[in-house]
Amino acid sequence: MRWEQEYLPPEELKALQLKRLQDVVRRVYERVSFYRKALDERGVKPEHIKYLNDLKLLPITDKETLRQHYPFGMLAVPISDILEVHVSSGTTGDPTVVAYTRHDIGVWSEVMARTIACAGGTKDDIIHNAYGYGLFTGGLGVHYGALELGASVVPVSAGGTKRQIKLIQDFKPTIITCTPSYALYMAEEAREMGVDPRKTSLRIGIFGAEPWSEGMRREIEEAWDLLATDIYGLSEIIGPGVAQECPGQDGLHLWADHFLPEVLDPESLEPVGEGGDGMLVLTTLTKEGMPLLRYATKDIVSINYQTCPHCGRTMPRISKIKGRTDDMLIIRGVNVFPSQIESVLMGIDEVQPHYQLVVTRERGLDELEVWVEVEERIFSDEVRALEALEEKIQLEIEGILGLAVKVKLVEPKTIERSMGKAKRVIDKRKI
Ligand code: DLL
Repeated sequence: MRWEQEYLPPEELKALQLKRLQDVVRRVYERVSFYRKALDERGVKPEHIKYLNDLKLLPITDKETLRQHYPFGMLAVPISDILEVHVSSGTTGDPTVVAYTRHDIGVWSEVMARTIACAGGTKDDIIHNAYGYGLFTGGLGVHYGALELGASVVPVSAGGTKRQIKLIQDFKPTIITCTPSYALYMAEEAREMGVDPRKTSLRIGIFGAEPWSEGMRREIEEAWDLLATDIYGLSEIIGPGVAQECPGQDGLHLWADHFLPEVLDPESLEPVGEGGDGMLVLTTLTKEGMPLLRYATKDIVSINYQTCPHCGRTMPRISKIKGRTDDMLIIRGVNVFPSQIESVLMGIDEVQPHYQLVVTRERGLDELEVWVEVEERIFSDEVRALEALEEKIQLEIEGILGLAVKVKLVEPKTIERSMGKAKRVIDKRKI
């Protein structure tokens, strides 16, 4: 299936975005008291939106706004028009509620069908969907997309790992969808069951919902012998299905006919320009139940407006998520993103792709300890070999961060495995 809007010339895409932006601003001004008030305070009326650039006149919405209007205060339709409700997993703080009308479920199905197709899926694929079904949007989002595409979906959800492996052998799915950390855990479990994950029928993975580095991608591709693609989304905007890599693995195509992106400096909220790192801010152009203007995702990306050299889509591409403004750790005054440490670890051969960062405060001084699993054989080597590896990792991390860290090598399977979003940081300063 081909969706022509993904190949629109930039000027036509902009015209469509403007028309939809004017429409959504009018709707929220009329129906959502928070937006009416915020626009009135700025002296902005819907008819002032004449160009896409006028986006800057609109207020920013953030998680705090949604919390203040918990549960249904941001709806632009009567609750009787709502068909489905989800709750954001809330990586940080209280959950937030999102609600979909029939039209919105249609939008979600469309963008998810486009997402699966963008990764290389067709109606002939069998999708082993191991994202959690329930309040988390991962399971149902992929499910709706698969139905829309006409593919077969196995709604296995997350968990019951041994059974997952058996179903993969029996049903011979061609696509797997789950978090990248769960994909690695499943490969490990398969090998323990005497199943070679490289020999399964899977050819494409659609992995997301948590940060993962290029190094982790190589680990997963190697473990399963498949093409590992990155999928991005968030509950507040729709769930999964905001952006997806094509097989070129060169940025995530963002479905900009439905979601209007900006990349802003997180402090000044000024645009950083094409190619610069900043916070992704999204406006929903077509959602009906809970449209959002300029939602501050806190995810750090850069954006590229050039036509994709691999697939020819004209949709803007975002980089892999580089971190979140709120997962940056400040250790003795140095800014540290967990993704920077993951990149170092994945480049070291003896290291397994399982790690955790433990932050403590000893007599007022912050300490960052990096716990990382290493191959079994390292432990049977001389102590000197173990120490040498610890030192090597320490030096490489110091080289990148300019910060002294402690490295603790642990045996395989010491670090807790995750079936959903992995917990990478344990910040004991906050406990
Ligand atoms: O995680 C939706 C989703 C489900 C996306 C399945 C992809 C696949 P939330 O639980 O609301 O929604 O969490 C959204 O997760 O703001 C990012 O910080 C993070 N995230 C999502 N996808 C990626 C990704 C779903 N590919 C939050 N890379 C977002 C890095 C991601 N972080």
